[in-house]
Amino acid sequence: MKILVTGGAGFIGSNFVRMLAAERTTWKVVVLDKLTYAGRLENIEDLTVRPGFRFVMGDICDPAAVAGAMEGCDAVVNFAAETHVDRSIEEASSFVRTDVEGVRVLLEEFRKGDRLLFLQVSTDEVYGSVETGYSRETDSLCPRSPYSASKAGGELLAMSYHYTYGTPVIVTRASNNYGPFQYPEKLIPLFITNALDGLQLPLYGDGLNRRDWLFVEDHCKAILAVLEQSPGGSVYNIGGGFEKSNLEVTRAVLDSVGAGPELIRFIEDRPGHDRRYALDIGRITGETSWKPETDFRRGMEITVEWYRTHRKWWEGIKSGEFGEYYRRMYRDRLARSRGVPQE
Ligand code: NAD
Ligand code: TDX
Repeated sequence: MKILVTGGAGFIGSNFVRMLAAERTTWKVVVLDKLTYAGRLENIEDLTVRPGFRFVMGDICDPAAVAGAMEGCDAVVNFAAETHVDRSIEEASSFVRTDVEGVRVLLEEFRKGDRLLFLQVSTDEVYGSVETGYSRETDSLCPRSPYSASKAGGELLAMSYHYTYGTPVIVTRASNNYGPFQYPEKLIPLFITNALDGLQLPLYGDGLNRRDWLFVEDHCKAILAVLEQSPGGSVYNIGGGFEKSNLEVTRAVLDSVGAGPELIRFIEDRPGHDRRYALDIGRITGETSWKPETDFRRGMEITVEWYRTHRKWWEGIKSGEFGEYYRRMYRDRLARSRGVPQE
């Protein structure tokens, strides 16, 4: 098997290629990544020297780069995307470009060859906010942020190639991932690294928005399971089964790091903030051998330990582009914030 993994220098993609290097030792792996602010070659540098592994720096919107990287590949897993909801609210064009047009460019190249499978990595955010119950793959989509709307566009386009051209496509919709190598703009790594430095933890709104948390290794195993076990033409939800409010997650971070609740600051909410996501994972657990294995407490222990022992990795990020982003996004809101009421 020769597989193209786009976005393989990002958070989930780098965990995925690391898993392939350990568990599918005969596979040839090509990583295509543009190395945006979120992509870091250092995440996979140790792997790039292995036989059968190739790194290509390039854009999924560039047909020539895509053609070169996809040459001889049997399967494609598309992780490459702009991924942060708050950034999509500031500026949506890079999201539409990469998360929709990039998918089209990949699909066009894919269908020129005789290949096995195109797996489009999507998100539970395409369902929109679900106040009660659990989203099923057959539910209608109601994306409400520029990020989730772009991801919905990308996955709908991918399925349209399946129906129109018979392209073997799978779409996976995962819940919120956490674990090693996650860029510290996202809730869990931001709060872990801030707490390790005694900095404030900016919780949006009342802190009671709810997410389902999935340890990144479980997500990677799920993708491998559908890649190897599903016939194609299907959509799969992938959830961890640990639904928590953001305040509960924050308290778990504080406990793991050994910091107190005085670091919590409630700040002005994210515009259009989806209240809750929750997934029914009956299809993937029924059709493949996969089920989530890592409980939230254990996943958090592993994650906090990783950030403790990889301070150089995140300090390098936080002192660069991220520092400017953080000031822009949080400084004024933190100045107007409130803490946890005295009990
Ligand atoms: P990330 O932001 O950490 O990494 C994205 C990677 O894509 C980076 O390496 C970046 O350089 C690369 N990239 C961006 N634009 C590119 C382009 N035009 N061409 C080539 N490479 C490009 O993202 P992540 O959290 O690892 O997410 C990976 C995928 O999983 C995304 O498709 C995302 O929508 C999806 N997803 C993420 C989560 C989550 O909780 N993080 C949950 C569900 C689904
Ligand atoms: O500073 C913060 N304060 C806060 O309260 C940040 C960064 C987030 N939040 C809240 C917003 C969300 O309710 O925490 C929750 C999680 O936020 P993010 O980490 O930004 O993730 P989310 O918006 O839920 O989207 C994530 O999961 C689905 C990923 O970023 C997406 O790529 C993925 O598709």
